[in-house]
Amino acid sequence: MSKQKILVTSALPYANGPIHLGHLSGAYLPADIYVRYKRLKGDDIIYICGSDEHGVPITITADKEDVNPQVIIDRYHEINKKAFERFGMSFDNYSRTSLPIHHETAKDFFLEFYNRGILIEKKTNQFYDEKAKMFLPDRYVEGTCPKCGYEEARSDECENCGSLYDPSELKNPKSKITGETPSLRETSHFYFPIGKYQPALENYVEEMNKKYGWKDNVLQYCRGWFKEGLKDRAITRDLDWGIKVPVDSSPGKVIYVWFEAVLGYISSTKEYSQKKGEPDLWKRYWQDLETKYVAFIGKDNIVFHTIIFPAILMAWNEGEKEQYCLPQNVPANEFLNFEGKKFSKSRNWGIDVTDFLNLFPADPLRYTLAANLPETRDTDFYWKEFQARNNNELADIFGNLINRTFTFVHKHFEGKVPSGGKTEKIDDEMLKLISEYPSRISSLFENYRIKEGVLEIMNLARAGNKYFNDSEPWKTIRSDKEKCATTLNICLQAIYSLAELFYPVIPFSSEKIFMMLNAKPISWNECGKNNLAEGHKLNPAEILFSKIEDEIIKTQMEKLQSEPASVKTEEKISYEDFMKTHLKVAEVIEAGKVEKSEKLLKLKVKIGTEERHVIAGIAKSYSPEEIIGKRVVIVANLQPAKLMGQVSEGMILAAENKEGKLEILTVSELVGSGTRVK
Ligand code: B3M
Ligand code: ZN
Repeated sequence: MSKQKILVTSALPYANGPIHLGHLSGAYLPADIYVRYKRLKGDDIIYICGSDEHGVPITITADKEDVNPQVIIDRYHEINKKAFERFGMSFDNYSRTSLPIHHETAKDFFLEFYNRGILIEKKTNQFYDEKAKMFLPDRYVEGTCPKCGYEEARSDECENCGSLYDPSELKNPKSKITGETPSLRETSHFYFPIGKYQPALENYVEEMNKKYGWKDNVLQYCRGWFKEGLKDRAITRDLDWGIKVPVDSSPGKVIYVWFEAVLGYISSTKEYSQKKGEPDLWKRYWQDLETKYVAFIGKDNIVFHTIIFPAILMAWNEGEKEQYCLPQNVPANEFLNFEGKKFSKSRNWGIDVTDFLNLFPADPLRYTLAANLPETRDTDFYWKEFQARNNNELADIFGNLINRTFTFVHKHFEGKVPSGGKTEKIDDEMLKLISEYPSRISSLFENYRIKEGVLEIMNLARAGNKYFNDSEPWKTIRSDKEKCATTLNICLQAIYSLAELFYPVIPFSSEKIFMMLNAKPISWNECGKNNLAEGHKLNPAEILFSKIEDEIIKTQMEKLQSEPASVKTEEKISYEDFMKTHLKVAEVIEAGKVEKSEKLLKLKVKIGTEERHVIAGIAKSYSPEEIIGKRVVIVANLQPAKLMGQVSEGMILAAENKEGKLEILTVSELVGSGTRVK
């Protein structure tokens, strides 16, 4: 049986700015860990990425700087490629969508559909900015909604009331590029009939989920789209930056960036094949329906990878030509925020990858991000957490195990692997644990539970340290040298395994450990067995992780604080964002003190008919008696949290008054318990 082929892609970042830590957490680091792990398993895998170099934002940046878009894409392609390298991304190819090979691939697809009569040509009215001399894409027009009066409505859709309308109905339209009032001009575009593929797409998504277990966030998102009903999409635009529409009747039009960007995965694989001198190699992956194709992305790209790209491939596959494989899984991540707020280039909030790597090595960043991946919900990068993960985990746990073991072996066993023959219960247990780990981590990584896998590997290092302590080799070296030898032998075996297991996460450090062990990486399946022979000579140890001082972290935090005042002005959120918070009226039916806490009260509340326990930090402002019977406002969909060992299933809204006392928000009896507050 031939090996299964695996194709992995990460979203192609726009060459329109430097990538930041949020990008890494979303679509890149998890993919790189997965790929490195799969390579150790010995799978036939390729990992493909590249820069997305078309689209309106790039032309706008170019206009602002008064340069050709080519200047922008050349700049950011280089910056991002280099940043990825320094971060240890192990792409097999990092291409660009401005290359001829990509233009040809995109045109091929377009023409295939055009020639087969799949595309529908439609006339529409679209806003035109006289000053910028361009048709305005939807998100560059803002106006007042004709239905609800919302002032930030888009050209044909209002995100406040959800209504769709003809652009000619939008009141007071303004171009977001020049601020001018745009005029409506007739234009014609080619539409891809996504609606026609809805039944097939629904089938595909459910089938893939059944077979390969899609992530819940991705699945729910797709189902939401299906419920709305898929509408045909224009796949051409009136722009000059992009891939020219290869049909004579369409001068001055380019292919819509999202239609061609996803095809960038294919053209990047083609480029890879050419570089390898095997121009047809790409077909072995893309044109084999059995290929396991996994597309890593951030949540804002879900529809393009689970609906639009598969629809394009399905349409192609209905023709006469060689068929393409569709994504088997799209493990999209949520977002990483930075110190509690969204990354924002314009407000200078966050740090980009190059700047970060000028201050710190890649591995502590990789480990910190991996230990906190936004796999099921948004997470945050905190400087303090970065410091703690580096100092307390990488240095004090993993580094310490390596350091004390090597020091001991060099001092007492001439730097050679001691004999591990004589084992007792404690040794057998440790050996068993080491041997169980590869499959334990495999089952997490295979299911894209990367974060759990990473934290679990650190637990093995923890167990290694405990084993070292409990075995007391500093005593047995005098009392029972054979036993001492066994302890150190097992510690070295653990380190060998850890270097292997950690390799996908912190590859630079693992490589150093292999050097120190004077051993090569083994295959994942061999890992966990006693792989270091007795008498094997070790190399001198080196320091792997240095501690990060408070001062350095403080400087970084101060940098943030000293950003322009606009940074601290309130960030606007959309109506949808607000509606994510379920505020409800609740009646307090029981209240009591929390033991050993001056601040907390333990409440039982009723939200409609449902009863919940809530721990509230209001004990200094309210006695239990005072609060019983009050009708408060509660955040009902907050993740449960533990406070002083007590589970809290919601949060009560309160504000501090001038005397520093908290005042709870309440409503009268006219508002029923369970009523939504909005
Ligand atoms: N460039 C969007 C982004 O960077 C887009 C992804 C393309 S994937 C084919 O978020
Ligand atoms: Zn509206």
